[in-house]
Amino acid sequence: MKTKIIDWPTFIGAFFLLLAVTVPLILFPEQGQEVVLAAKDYMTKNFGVLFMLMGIGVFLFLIYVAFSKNGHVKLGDKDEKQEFGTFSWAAMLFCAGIGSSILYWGTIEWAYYYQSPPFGMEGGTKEAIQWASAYGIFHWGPIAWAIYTLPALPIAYFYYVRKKPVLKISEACRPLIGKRADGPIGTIIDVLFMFGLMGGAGTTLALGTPMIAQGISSLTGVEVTIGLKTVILVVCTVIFAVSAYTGLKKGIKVLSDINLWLAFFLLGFIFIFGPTRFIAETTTNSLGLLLDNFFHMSTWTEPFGNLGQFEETLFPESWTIFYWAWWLVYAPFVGLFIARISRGRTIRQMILGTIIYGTLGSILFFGIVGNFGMYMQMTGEFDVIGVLNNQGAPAAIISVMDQLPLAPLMIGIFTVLAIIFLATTFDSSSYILASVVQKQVEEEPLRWNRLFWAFALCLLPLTLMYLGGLGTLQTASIVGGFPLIIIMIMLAWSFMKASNADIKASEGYEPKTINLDSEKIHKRLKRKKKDDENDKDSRVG
Ligand code: NM2
Repeated sequence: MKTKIIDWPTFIGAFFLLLAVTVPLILFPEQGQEVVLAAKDYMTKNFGVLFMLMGIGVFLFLIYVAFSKNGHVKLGDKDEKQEFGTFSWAAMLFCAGIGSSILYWGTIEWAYYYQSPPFGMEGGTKEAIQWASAYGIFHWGPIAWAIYTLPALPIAYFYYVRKKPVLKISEACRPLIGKRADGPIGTIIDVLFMFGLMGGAGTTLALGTPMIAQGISSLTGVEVTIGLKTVILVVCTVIFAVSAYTGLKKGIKVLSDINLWLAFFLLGFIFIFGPTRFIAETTTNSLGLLLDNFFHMSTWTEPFGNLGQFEETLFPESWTIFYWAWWLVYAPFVGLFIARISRGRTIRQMILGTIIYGTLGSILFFGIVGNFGMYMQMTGEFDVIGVLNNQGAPAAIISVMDQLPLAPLMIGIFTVLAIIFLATTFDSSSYILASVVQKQVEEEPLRWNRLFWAFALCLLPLTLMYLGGLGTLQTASIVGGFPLIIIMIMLAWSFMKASNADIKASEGYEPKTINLDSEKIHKRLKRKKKDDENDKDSRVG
């Protein structure tokens, strides 16, 4: 076993942090749950506004970059073509950023909003139902995808313009923190990123597993118990672990392709055999609401709700803040992937493409699957909300699928989709976690290292599933996401610093696309380093 290339401080730091959270929760579940909910309350009440500002701030920043000279910079050499065509680029991007949660929330999110709507509206009204359809798209829309894109900026820039591969987030902050990237500050950044990702994946896996259990139960009649859920989570890990170990990398790739087509099939089927006109109309209406109220929604912090005069809905706390945190914890990891596939595009194309195509994909899911369930509720054909309130979300989700023609087949497809999504989340998250704790990665991170993180990833969701409750699951992302707000600022700053310096130093560029010469950049950086050192020497001398 090669252990020399492991970056032990990061490895141990991240694992220790994981144990420090999970072990007390396992030992003292009841007090644990209280502490977790108190932590959520504390974070969202005191720092909620920071999450909100981060969301809208990142969005505005990216739009600025896209239309500034920095946005014209091409990721690659002058005559380099785009590595991937736009369709496959958009598909890969969407699959990387999205997992089983879109099946979960796409189907059921509206039912929560309909009962407890935003802006102090009354639940169960005509007004509430419109917003219920629109708000899901907002939480999976332009701001969310902008959060994903920000870390891709410095990473892609270093990859293709400065020609320095970046696998670690600390590395992407180098223009800002300099040599400290190699010391404790770098380690802290990487550990916090890993901790956030484990929190986000914890939320994903703990939500997805009960839904899969429900699908299996509906098809086979086996009762859903915590035992079944544990078995499913562990079996998914083992399937994935075996494929990672035996090098069935292609297997996972094939699975993701199958997933894309299955998802298209499911969406097409519901759209055609479901209430086509209703789906088209509600989705269109939601878009209007969203465009009209985009800034209000993105800044609504409910400041008067806690003063006692007015009733508090806790809507931003329970939803928008949770969502921004959840996207945030995945952002550096998805950013790495977006960067990887964007060779040959300009920064502007990368930014606008991610925001637009990502949002379009979310609109498809929420518009089709969500509005189908809503139609069942509105027409009285099926009481989705009744099932949700009495038997919980996984039962409600599967029962919505049960209303489709050829229901067993559709539930089967839905469940398989969720399982593959879960396996690919394990696959890609453990890959990244393992890479971050290695000093160098040749082609792939070490196998034992990947397996280790795949099993480590199981720990938090298992604990969360035993504790139960949506609030508990949300806390994992919210707490994990908090330090990442600062890291996002550092990433944005690093990108601007590096790209502004390079643009300034490269005389004469065509106004449409800026092709920077990486050799020149390197020479200049070397010269600068020398100058700095000479400077220091002469001062010391
Ligand atoms: N996001 C997109 O659980 C998943 O589907 C992975 C979740 C951040 C809400 C991503």
